[in-house]
Amino acid sequence: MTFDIKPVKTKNYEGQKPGTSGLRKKVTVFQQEHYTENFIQATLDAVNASGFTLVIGGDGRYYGKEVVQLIAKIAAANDVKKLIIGQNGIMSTPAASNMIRKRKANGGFILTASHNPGGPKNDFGIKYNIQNGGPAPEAVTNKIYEITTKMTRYLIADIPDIDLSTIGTTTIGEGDETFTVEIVDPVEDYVILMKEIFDFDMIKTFFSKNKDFKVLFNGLNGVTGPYAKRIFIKELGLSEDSVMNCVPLPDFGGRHPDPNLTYAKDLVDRVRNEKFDFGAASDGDGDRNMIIAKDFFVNPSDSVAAIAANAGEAIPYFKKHGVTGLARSMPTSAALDRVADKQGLLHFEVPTGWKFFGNLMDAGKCNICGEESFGTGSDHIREKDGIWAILAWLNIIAFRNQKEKIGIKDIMLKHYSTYGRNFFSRYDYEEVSSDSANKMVDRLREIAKDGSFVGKTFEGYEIEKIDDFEYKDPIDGSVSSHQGIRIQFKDGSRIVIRLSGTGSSGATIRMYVEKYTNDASQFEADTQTTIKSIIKAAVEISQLKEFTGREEPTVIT
Ligand code: G16
Repeated sequence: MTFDIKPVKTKNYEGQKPGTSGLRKKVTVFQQEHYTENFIQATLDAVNASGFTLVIGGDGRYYGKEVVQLIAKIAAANDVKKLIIGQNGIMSTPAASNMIRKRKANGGFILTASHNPGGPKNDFGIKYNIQNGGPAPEAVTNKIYEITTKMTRYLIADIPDIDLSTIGTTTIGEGDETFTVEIVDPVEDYVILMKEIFDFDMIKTFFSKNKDFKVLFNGLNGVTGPYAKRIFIKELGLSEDSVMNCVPLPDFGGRHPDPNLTYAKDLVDRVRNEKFDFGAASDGDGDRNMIIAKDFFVNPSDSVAAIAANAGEAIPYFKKHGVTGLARSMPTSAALDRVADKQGLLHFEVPTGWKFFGNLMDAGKCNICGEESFGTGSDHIREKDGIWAILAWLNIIAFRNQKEKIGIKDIMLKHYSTYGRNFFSRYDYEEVSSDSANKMVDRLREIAKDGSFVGKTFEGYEIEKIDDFEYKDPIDGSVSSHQGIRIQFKDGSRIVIRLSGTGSSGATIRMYVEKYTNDASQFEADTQTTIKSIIKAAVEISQLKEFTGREEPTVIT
């Protein structure tokens, strides 16, 4: 070994338990002495990283570059053989998933707090992904957490800081005892993958023949800017003004990089006022997406259903590989199940968290999956993928327009006429005190257990069943309990209540409601008007106001 390795004495920090998708905390928490080092060491120990090749991606947020340097020094000290790092520490979450798979790496770190704001006073996050390119399953994250509770030391190598700005390979050490760092273009391999999946020629021809089809993409100053410019402008021929906020910034320009109707309001306003046919946004790390048109907002639960319904015909990747199964997270509406039923496909309902799709995909049981939280993706990688979802929509539109002039709204109305419409909305109550949120959910769990609310009627809706969702993974048999309270009504409508696992302070209560109709006269009804009385019932049943003092949600999607 030609570099020194030093053990550093440390102490335990509480609360290093990864949530829905990695460890997310305020930057100031990560900046505490040894805090980040502990978590990196615990992760490397949990996966026995000796001899590993690891990919490092990140959304470019504040504190990311410092953490890349720490990972390099701790990885070298723990006998990791090679790191593949996105230039300047930037690589979107889907691109990192692809890189792990393509380069047959053993796993990787992704430095992101996703859609949470960035900057010195905001959030940072570290997530570990395994060999299949997907987020570490609970067995691994629980092990990491367990190790963080018993930390006495971490190892650090005395190597110089890595030059993250220059593409190329550097090897430190000699003979068998080497540590190699490769800095890669984070966009190139991802673009190659997208070109294998979608019909770029067809989309390009559609754009050039329909110059009046106006597109606007909002990168929210997250990681997708360079990917969007390369794909939408260079490859597909759209004009420069088809993209906005496409420079990745460490604080996302002070915005909340979450593609929804509230936080991507600048996109929503422009799409509606300037009459764009296709509007889209992605989040901080590029795994979420929102699809909107001048006259229609595509709810994420509907988006995955529409993609699944059209994929086999319109998208080359699915024409070639076929579609075997579909999966959604439990709170996501059942629109996807209806497609699976009609097309004779397998379908699965998993807890919230993309990690739960990994086993199903690896086993070839599911190809397309999605979540209400603006996540859509397929088995091309093991993460949800914002740009993929946008390209899927563009590919479907280009394909359908070969026969007739048809836009987003027409495609969705046709979809509803075949499958019916699942009206869906999510109410978020952010930064509620953890104590009151937990008490509220504990009470609901009691009600679910004793069955005392079954048969009761709220706002005209009679409760048929209440339970606390538990998932048994059909592949490895692992069980995940307490994944959310499901309140099922007799008419098929549903309420789900759960606490978010991605916040960095306090608690966020998520309340999801769903109502189905196959009455064509209702397909264009306003969602909020349609679900108003179920929301009232949800607030009443949960006693949300009494527990939290909150009158209104922070965000409605
Ligand atoms: C993560 C997970 C998703 C999950 C979302 C919201 O997304 O990967 O599977 O749906 O969080 O989770 P929660 O409701 O617990 O806040 P991301 O985009 O934040 O990585």
